[in-house]
Amino acid sequence: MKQSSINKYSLAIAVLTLASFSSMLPAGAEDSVTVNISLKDHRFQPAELHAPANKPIMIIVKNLDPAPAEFESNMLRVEKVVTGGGTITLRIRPLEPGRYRFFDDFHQETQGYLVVQ
Ligand SMILES: [Cu+2]
Repeated sequence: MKQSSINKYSLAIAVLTLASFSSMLPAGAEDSVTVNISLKDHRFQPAELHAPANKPIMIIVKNLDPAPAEFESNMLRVEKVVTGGGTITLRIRPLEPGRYRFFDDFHQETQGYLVVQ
């Protein structure tokens, strides 16, 4: 008797958990926008990225330099190392319109902007 009520309770939790995960999926997977940027000779190309407001953004960073870099932005709340010749993917939350600065934390003069409109 006690055992079965615990099982029902766990089942309810499991169903609720699944329901909340599946309701999260469409917003992240279907609506997200992907933008590409590369690093070459310690410069971002392009130096200005554009993305729509209020949608999750995926930034794919390709490092064409042999030296490692660290894509960082306080405004975007990201910080991630990309090895020489490597590629990283950054997931950014939906943003309000604005100009968001980012930089290479290993070479701080290397910077760019994400323009959200
Ligand atoms: Cu850093």
